[in-house]
Amino acid sequence: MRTEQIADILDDMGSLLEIKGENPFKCRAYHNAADSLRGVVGDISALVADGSLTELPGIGASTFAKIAQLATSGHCTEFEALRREVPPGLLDLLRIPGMGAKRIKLLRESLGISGVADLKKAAEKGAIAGIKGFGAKTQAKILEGLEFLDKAGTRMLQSTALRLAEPILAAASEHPDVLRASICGSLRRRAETIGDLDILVSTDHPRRVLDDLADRSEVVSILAHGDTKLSVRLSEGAQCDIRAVTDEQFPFALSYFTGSKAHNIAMRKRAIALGLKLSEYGLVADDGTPTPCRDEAEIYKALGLEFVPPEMREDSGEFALAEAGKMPELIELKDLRGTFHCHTDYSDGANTLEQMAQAAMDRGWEYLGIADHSRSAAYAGGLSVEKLHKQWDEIDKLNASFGSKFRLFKGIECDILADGSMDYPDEILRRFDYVVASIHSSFGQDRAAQTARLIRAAENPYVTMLGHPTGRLLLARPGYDVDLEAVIHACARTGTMIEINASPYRLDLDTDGTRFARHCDVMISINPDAHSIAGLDDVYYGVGVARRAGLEPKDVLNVSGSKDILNLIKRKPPTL
Ligand code: DGT
Ligand code: CA
Ligand code: CA
Ligand code: ZN
Repeated sequence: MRTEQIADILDDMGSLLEIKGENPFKCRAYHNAADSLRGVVGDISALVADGSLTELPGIGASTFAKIAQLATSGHCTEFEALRREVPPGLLDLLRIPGMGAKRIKLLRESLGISGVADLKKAAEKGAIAGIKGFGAKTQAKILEGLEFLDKAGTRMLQSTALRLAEPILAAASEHPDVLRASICGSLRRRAETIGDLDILVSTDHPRRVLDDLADRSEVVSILAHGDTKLSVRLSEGAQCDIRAVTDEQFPFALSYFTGSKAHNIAMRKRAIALGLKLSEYGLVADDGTPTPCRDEAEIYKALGLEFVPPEMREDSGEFALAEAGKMPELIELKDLRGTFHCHTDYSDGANTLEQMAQAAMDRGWEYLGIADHSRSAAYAGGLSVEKLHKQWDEIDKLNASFGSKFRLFKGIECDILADGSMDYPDEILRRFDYVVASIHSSFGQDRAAQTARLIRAAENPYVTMLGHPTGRLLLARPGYDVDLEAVIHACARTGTMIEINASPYRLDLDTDGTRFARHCDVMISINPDAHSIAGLDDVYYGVGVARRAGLEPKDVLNVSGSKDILNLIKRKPPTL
């Protein structure tokens, strides 16, 4: 079993115990162990074998025994017992925004609710409003939450989609009969969430290739198996469509199955206007003469267009740019020379300052911005002023040891309090190299209050950038109600930057927000919100959002090198 799956099971155990009404400290211990485990790099079975896992914080002898059992056998006796005792369907209720274990316990005890279907029925009947501690408002919120989950439906995060698609793509690419292979669909466009996976191969032996792919161990079940198309179910319920075409058809099929549908329709219309017919098989003139194209760029060229990168194929303005020869030179992952908003074990991160710095250097970066939680974020080990001093001292020592080749920046993810003030006084804030200001509480404020709160944060002279500005969690929680355009205008006016929080769970700013920020000349920082070394690589997803929004390197803060960056983050430009 993989580390991530084991961590998920530990989390489930903690939640099931909470729902059962166990001692909260005992439950918390499971979640802490899960967090610890997520920071682990390398092969879990090796760490189990030599016992070194017990050196991690939060992993004692009994937790270790469970992890060892899961890692070696894929089973855990206690987890199975717990699932028999508490209906596991109750875990699904945790995904409803605003629903915690305490509430689920109450619902189970008073109405015998055991899953989403029960809950929906009870809420629609109005039975929940009558339970002590719930009321009509909560009942309405629950119904809203259920509707949100329904819409999220069976979509998955981009990170899940990539993890599931990679082994299949690798198998396809390495198949001796395969000439070309690619991911297509929403995953190639790097959309926020993914419905199903699409993979395309070119080959002269389609049946043989599809048969071999259908035999892969990743395939849980086969939904359809024809001569040129295979649809399978992978783990975690994900569906994958695999299509096989000839190598001459490949560019046309790649273009078609990458989509989006709206982009395809616009492409086909352009072809028609030129007396051509564009399909997934080719580009053909009215008299039947084909226009062969070796790659997608040649298709665009044949239609009088500059190449449109997959991320921008949403029919949201790319055709005007491609026609005028004004496609942006989109930012790439390799343009980043460092990043901001990274947590360490000073608050709720899994790794030390030194480990995070080393990992940043391993990625070829010149600097790393540390930003642990501020003091009000008690749930996440927010830093007291005393602990801040300790961290600053350690950063100074590390920086001295790095010399000129690398630098850690002293930052903070400072809570924006309910009234828009900051979690530390100005005399503390001014001592940071930079400040990320984020909302982690009072999500329920109305639109006017929430907007004013964020604008006040932007107006603080020490706030360098806003963190995850809408607070959404993809497939889990909508953002708070806020007039984002007004907030972006305030950032433009005050010289405040905004992050693309690149965590695949967030992507916040989203594509539209990022596009609007650029339109207003607000500088964007692509931040991983890393809670471990592995989390640093999430900048990849942030670059995806930036590319979808048409951002070039000049629009992004952290393409700047170590020479200029301190000036950019340390003080805001004077406002007009
Ligand atoms: P998803 O799976 O919901 O995240 O989104 P996509 O874009 O991957 O959609 P999917 O898997 O249904 O289809 C893959 C691509 O195939 C899609 O992006 C465009 C193309 N396509 C599918 N259906 C149609 C259609 O009815 N018309 C056109 N023009 N293209 C289509
Ligand atoms: Ca798809
Ligand atoms: Ca599909
Ligand atoms: Zn945060």
